[in-house]
Order: sequence, then structure tokens, then C-alpha cells
Amino acid sequence: MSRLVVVSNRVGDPRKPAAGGLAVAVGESLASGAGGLWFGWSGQISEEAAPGEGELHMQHAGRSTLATVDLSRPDHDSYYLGYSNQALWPAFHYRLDLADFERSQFEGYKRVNRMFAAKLSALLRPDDVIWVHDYHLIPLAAELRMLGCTQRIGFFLHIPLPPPTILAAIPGHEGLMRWFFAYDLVGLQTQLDLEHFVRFIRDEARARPMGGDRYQAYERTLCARSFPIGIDVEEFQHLARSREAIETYTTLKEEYAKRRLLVGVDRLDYSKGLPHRFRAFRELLANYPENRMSATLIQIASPTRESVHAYYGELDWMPVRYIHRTWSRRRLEGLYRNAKVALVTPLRDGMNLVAKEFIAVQDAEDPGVLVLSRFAGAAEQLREALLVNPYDTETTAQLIQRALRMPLEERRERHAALYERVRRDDVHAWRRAFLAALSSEQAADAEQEVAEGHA
Ligand code: GDG
Repeated sequence: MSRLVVVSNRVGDPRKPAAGGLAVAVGESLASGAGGLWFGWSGQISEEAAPGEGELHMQHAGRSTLATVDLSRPDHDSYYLGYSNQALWPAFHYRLDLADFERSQFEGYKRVNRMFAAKLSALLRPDDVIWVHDYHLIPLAAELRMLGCTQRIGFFLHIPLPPPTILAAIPGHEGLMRWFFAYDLVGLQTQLDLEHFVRFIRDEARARPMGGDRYQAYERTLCARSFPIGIDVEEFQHLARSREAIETYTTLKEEYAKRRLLVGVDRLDYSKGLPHRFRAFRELLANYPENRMSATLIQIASPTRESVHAYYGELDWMPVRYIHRTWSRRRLEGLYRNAKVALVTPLRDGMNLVAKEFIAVQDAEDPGVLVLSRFAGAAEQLREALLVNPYDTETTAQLIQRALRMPLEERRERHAALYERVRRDDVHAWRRAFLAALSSEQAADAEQEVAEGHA
């Protein structure tokens, strides 16, 4: 059995719960199965190290080995704060207006990927299967190939992939495309992202379709498919039995006994559309006065990447309890279970796991209602949610009202359909589907070699 090597910007201890979708999903992937190696940035910034240098640390955590590298200050600022989070993150979330494509940051991005490739290649075994995650690491496979790595390498993009007209605005986008072709498999969250990707490589790289989701360009063949990420449903449900979840559930239940609780849980980021959500909630209170004394929105806005941008100031008004803090996953479970309505209304989101977590823990006999942005990747699967356009705050308010007044029978029906999908397409199914596709690509290559051998 091949060893799984996961590469992502941040490496978490798979045994500890962490904020952030990627940490949760990858942690779960490595802790099960045959274990493996998880490689990435240590989270440490070294003031002494020169650009392109960084100390490697090895650590064992349960069944997995963690290999992490420190970053020099200039590398951290240009690769992480700079190109990843001020160029690629906004551009891929359709926000060219916020993107800063400074040349020196792009150089830092390439430099760190080159350094990661050098450190990682020394740790690789010939039959490893390598799974690279997210926009920080697009050039990694190309750098590994330059060092002679022939292992199977797959890439999964956790954030959206915008249409070619937006991608074409990124300086050096031709190079970006070449980097993708160093992978054997490119996975995207949704069918829409996949369509964008295929149009992009066909129009800009003249990629030739080879059948079976395969495309050829730059003398390499890649397979592109969508793999919508899920959650670990059982693990999340299990949290409900913890003391902290029960305490949170009971306290909130008492406190909001006569009120109707709405909930939002997001990393504090402009893509999550918090100001639009608060505006829609204000319109709900203005247009449907019956909610004035009863509806309360608890918004958890967990701080992340604070040094990238100060996104918003402190927002606080009575009907909204705005909590600018990270809660434990157990407390989140208790919160979701109390809520009548979840507001998951990002302006753009790769998938959105909060929507799935909320569905996973509802009481099937008396479930809450999910109000979901049509611009979250999750909307492709979760059709029975109340889908909204978050920019249209008035209609969003109308649909929140509908959610609050939805008859029990309809709530049950919608929840049953959503729950089935969240359960079936969980994080394990996602991991299995991706890794199966990555190894069947290997089989496809072997067949091709045999065919060429006979020719
Ligand atoms: C990226 C993509 C894609 C949030 N606040 C707290 C907390 N969280 C947890 C949630 C959820 C996770 O963080 C957030 O995941 P999302 O999917 O909502 O969003 P991103 O972090 O932006 O993740 C996204 C994801 O990658 C996976 O591919 O779905 O589209 O942007 O699990 O519960 N967890 C704790 N305290 C908090 O305060 N413990």
C-alpha cells in the first residue's frame, strides 16, 4: 500500500480540533487509514533566516508524521501574506478590486514553493502518493518534477475557481496553467469550478481533450474532476455527547427559550459576506416587526489571518450577539443544535462546511432551517436549503422570514433530503474518491505505456 503524503500550507496536529476547513478535513484524512506524512509551514517565522531558507522539524502524531518548515520573515510576508492572500485569495473569490499583484510577492511565492519542494523531495519514497492542497502551493508539483520526482501528484483547490476572464487578469496566468499540468489530477469543489478550469486550459493552453476527464498540454496529461468536500458527520455528531456541548446547548436553550435563535459561524473574511448578512437581518426586523422582540442572531466571527487585513471593526447591536472569538467545536455543536435558522450567506465560497455541520446535528423530528448563499459551493449539492442571493438583502430577509415560519412538515422533508446528502458525501467519501481517482490515473498511464510499447 502506498504511503499518503499530504502537503498544505498549514499543518495541524490531526489529534487536535482546529479552526479552518482544511485543517479539519486533512486532519481527519490522515488520522484514519494507513497514516502518512503531512508536510507544510510550521507557522513559525524566523527573523534570522534568509529568504528561501527554513529549518525543518519532524514530529510524530499518532499514525502520522508531521514535517514542518519555518519561514523567513521576507518569505512569510511575500508568499503567505502577499501573493497567496492578497493576490490569489481575492482573485479566486472574484474580487480583482482587492487583489494586489506585486512582482516581489510573486517571486516570494515561487521561492517558497521551490524551497518546500527541495525539503519534501528528500523525504519522499518512490511509491508515495502525494496530495497537495490549495492555492498557496500551485507551483509545488512543477518544482518537484524539476527535482526528478515521478510520483503521482494530485492537487485539490479548496477555494472557488473563477471564470477565465477573471483568471486572465492575473499577471503571469500562463505560468499558472503550466504549473497545473505538472499534476496528474486536479480536483475542484464544484461542477462550476470544473467548467471554468476546463475552459481556461482549453482556451489559454490549447489543451486537447483525451477522453475520461483527461486533457493534454505541455507534453503532459492531467485529469480534472470535481470532488465536493464533506465533513466527518459521525465525529461531529459525537461532540454532542461532550459536557461542553451539553452545557452550551442547555444554557442557550434557557437563555433563548422565548426567542428565536439564528446562527452564523464564519472565519472573519470579506468573502463570508457578514455586512450583507447583518443588513438582511436588519431588514428582517424592519419589515417583519413580529421578530423585533424575539429574533436574535448569534454570529461567531473567528479571527484568522488578522495580519492580512483588518476586515471589520467591532460590530455590536442588541439583536446581534457578535462574538469575535474562536469557539471550541463542542460549543459550536451546542450552538448549531439550538438554532432555528442558520445563515450561511457568503458572497463566494469554495464549499462551506458550516452549512454541512449545521445539517448534521439537527434533530430530525424538529430541525432548523438552512438559509444558504447560492454562491457557496455547497449550494450545488444542498438544493433543499433556502437558496439566497446575499447581495439582494431584501429578498434574503424575506427568505429568512420564510425559514422562521416554515411548517414542521416542510422542515422535516427538507432536512431529511439534506441530511442524506451530507451523510453520503462526507469527508471520507471525498478522500476515497480523490485518492481512487489519483491511483486510477496511474492505471491509465500504465495502460498507455503498454499500448505504446506494443505499437
Ligand atoms: C476553506 C474554503 C471550504 C469556524 N469558526 C470556528 C470554527 N470554524 C470551523 C467551522 C468549519 C470551518 O471552521 C470553516 O470551514 P468553511 O468551509 O466554512 O470555510 P474556510 O475556513 O474558508 O475553508 C471553504 C473549506 O476550505 C474546505 O474545503 O469549504 O469554502 O474557503 O469547520 O466549524 N471552529 C472552531 N471555532 C470557531 O470559532 N473550533
